[in-house]
Amino acid sequence: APLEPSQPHGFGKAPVNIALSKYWGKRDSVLNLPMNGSVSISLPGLGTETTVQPFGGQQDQIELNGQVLDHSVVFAKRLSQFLDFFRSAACPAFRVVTQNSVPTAAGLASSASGYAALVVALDDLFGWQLAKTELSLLARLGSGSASRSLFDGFALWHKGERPDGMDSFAESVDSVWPEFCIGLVKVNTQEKAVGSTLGMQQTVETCDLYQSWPPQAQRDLETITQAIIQQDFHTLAKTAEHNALSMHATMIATWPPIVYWQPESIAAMQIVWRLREQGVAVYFTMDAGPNLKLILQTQDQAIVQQAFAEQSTPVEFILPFQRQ
Ligand code: 2P0
Repeated sequence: APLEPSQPHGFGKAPVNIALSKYWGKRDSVLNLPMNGSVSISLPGLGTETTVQPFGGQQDQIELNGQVLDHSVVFAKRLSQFLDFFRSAACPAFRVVTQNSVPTAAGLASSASGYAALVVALDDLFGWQLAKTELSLLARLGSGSASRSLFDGFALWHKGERPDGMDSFAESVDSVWPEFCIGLVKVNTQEKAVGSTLGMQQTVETCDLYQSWPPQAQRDLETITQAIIQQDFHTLAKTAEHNALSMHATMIATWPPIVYWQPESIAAMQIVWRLREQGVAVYFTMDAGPNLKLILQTQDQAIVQQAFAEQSTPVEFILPFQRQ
């Protein structure tokens, strides 16, 4: 296939994000339309960089972290399916070179930064110059949480009402909050967890508790968004922890059960709860994996680090609003 010499390639990068009020469950699994909205914080310095160009071959060539993937790899299949939206006679296949600065599937959503970076790269390649909210809509088609990775800082993904999904995109929640701090607690595990796409589907289908989730998540989303605007740390952090545990309750009450926690996850929760009893304002959230993400303020970094170090658990701190 002929290459377009004036636009040989497009480049995009995007950060990972952590939901403070979570996305769990789809009302449309083709368009990735969520049962409820969600709100997140992006982590600068952790994410994906992607280059995309028209490819002369029959099939896409997808390179992840320096390795060309076989077409049978699930990751490559899913990416090619997404690229189906963007093929044309002039560009029947793509070469995609993608580099993650987070370990793939280590509990930080690389699919979120991955699809967001790819959409930015496609926008660059084709010269669309789309608005961020439009890029967010496109990224959502690749992976729901990717809709939130177009933005630095806080992002709110609107549930939307329309069956075509055109009102289900994320936008930035304006706030510069230098004291806001995330701590990554990595729980070592080799165990292969249930993927989010399948996990959500099983929860929606089999969990009787699930009916209480969408309204709670929608309320939590509003509480947290207000708390972001008012920089009310306690309201934000306690709502986020309660939201995460409520989501995990629906996972556990799914059949077959989905339990992402490891013994080390619970040990880390107990450190957090002990610190709170001692008056330290530290909270946590968890996603579809065993790792904890701590929510705290810079003034408590040292005491939190010390408490985890005593249990031989390192914490990596990230300041979303300070230069890395
Ligand atoms: C979130 N998660 O809000 C929630 C919390 C995991 C737990 O979004 O099927 O990879 O690609 O739309 O976005 C992870 O699910 O799922 C996720 P798909 P996605 O961050």
